Amino acid sequence: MRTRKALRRFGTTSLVAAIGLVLAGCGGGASGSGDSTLSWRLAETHPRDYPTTQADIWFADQLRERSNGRIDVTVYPDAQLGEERDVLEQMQLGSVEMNRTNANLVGEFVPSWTAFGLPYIFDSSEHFWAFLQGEGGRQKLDELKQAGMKGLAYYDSGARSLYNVGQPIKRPEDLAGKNMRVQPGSITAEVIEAMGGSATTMSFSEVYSGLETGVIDGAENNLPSYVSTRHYEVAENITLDEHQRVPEVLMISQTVWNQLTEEDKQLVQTVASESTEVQRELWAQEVEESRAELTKAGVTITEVPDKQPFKDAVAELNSDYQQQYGPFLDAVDAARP
Ligand code: BDP
Repeated sequence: MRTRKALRRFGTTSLVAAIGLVLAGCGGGASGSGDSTLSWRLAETHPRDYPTTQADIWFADQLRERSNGRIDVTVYPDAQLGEERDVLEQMQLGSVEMNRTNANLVGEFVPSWTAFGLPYIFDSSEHFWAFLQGEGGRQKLDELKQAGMKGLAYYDSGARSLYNVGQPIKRPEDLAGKNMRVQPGSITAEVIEAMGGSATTMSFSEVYSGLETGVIDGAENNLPSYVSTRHYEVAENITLDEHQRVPEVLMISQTVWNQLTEEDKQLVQTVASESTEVQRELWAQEVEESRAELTKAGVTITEVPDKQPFKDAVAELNSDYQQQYGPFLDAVDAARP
């Protein structure tokens, strides 16, 4: 798979070893407190070959190398440690140290994060990343403290689009009578309802059977998730309305973080920040590959060159939240390139 090949470019043993040597040489690899090994679990919903998981693994490998084996992170893909929402609870209880999750799930724990799910607030990937990498993005990571978490880095998740069983959705009106799955804790139910559909909250891993048995008529996600879950086998139309851009976030328990030495904090943060670049490159490739795979599988991809009817449908929803999320929305606007 190309994703793996790409990762090998970033993470070959020799490259890692070389970095380790360089860092050891300039003293950057060692960290203060020294001796005891720190063992952390990192929870991930996606399978091993998905870009977020590959970035988690890159992060874990690099951290192990650069700490001379002292910080040992084990990545658990495929929701082995539980569904994303449950993992967030486990982090608060201290039974999971690290997590990669989608911002839409975080709103239940840090209410201000709900704002990431407001539709069409980012014009493009450039706008989205300009916000995340600026002061606004840093502030959002800081807010995770309220739930006992330390936000380390954002990962790309592209744009979320509608997919469904039956006739392709071309306009918001086509959502009438359709029951769409949304992520737990997200504002997306309101987005779907504003567009004229109805929404059901469901865990990620239940969506395939929900579609297959007709409990739901559709869902919404980015192309790589639609492909890797094989939802397209049971919901054969995707409509690229791109209603949301919602980041993925890599986080660590604040309790664990507080116990680290300054040097270790810096090391963990540096490696996490670098892993964003790795993930973004893998992501861009994965989007291309997903599209090709869908075309090959005969999935109906409905482009939406004019998104105005979808934007009009949610305009009132966005203005209802204007006051509540004013400073966030101002920062988003100010980041527009
Ligand atoms: C994917 C995210 C994953 C979400 C999932 C979902 O990467 O973390 O939980 O969507 O829809 O895009 O539940």
